[in-house]
Amino acid sequence: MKATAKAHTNIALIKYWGKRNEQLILPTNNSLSLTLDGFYTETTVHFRSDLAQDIFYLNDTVVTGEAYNRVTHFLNLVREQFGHKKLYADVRSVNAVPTAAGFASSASGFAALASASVKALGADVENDELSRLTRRGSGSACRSIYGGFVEWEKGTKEDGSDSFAVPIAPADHWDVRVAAAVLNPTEKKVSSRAGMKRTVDTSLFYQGWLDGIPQDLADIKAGIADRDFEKVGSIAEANCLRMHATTLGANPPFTYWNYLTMQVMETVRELREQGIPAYFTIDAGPNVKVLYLPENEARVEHALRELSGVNDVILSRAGGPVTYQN
Ligand code: 2P0
Repeated sequence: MKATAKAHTNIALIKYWGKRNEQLILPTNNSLSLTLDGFYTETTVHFRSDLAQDIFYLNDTVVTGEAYNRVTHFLNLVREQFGHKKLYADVRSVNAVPTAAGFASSASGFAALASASVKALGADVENDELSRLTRRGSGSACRSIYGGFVEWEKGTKEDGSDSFAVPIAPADHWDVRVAAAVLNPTEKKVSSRAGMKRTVDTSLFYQGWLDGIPQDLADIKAGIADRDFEKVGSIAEANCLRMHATTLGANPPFTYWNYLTMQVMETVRELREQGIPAYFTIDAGPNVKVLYLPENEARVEHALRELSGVNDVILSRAGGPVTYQN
């Protein structure tokens, strides 16, 4: 009862920002992402009858506390769903997602954990069921089951049965790339989970955020189908700015940006003024990710590396779906 799965992280072009049900992790809006090749988690799950509790190693180090609790909580859901209530697991994960890059390692982490667990139990599930299960570990993880461009349908049912990801276009549809500008480390003060809750509960701008989503989704899907980079990039950038605007309207107000974040945003705008199509997006932290096309890779990387305060620039292509090693 052992299996290994590898899942890639993803970057949201239309952001998931807010839950309608925190326990079931049901979002208030559809989101759309690009799975990234460069960042992944590989996880082996071994259900063993001799264990009295789950054990979890991340990069060869035993994990306790909140991160362990999230894993066992998720494994409880898996055991419940597949009828193995007393069978505990030895979980070994290797993360090739540099945490400093500001990519959510929870996305690849829970996608790999869910996939390996289900496979280890010998369960035969379709991808939409796997995505639905993965969502319970971390919302954005449900998109990492698939490669390329992926939409997470928020669904409308209270039990969450219609809230899962669907593939829009595979990675080989279009060679869009992402550069992650890694800024000098600053402590993350508001987690994405806490930040989205505060925003939903208190932000005067939250309804405005929701109102913009349907048009953004329709337009970006048309842009992806047509491989229209300026359309896709400008929609993603505007959607990111609107997500971050909601945090300024929250009570108490907060922002994930620092001055270096704004410096990178300005550099991306300057690249555009020089005729290089590049667009930024930012998640629940200060680091900036830049979308660009392959022919502009050297110019984009150079412009980012020139900035003082940028510690590293990590480049990635579109990535594929979950894969299994055995
Ligand atoms: C996203 N983010 O769509 C958005 C954009 C951050 C900003 O999904 O509470 O770790 O586990 O469902 O998925 C980060 O939130 O939150 C996230 P939970 P998650 O990628």
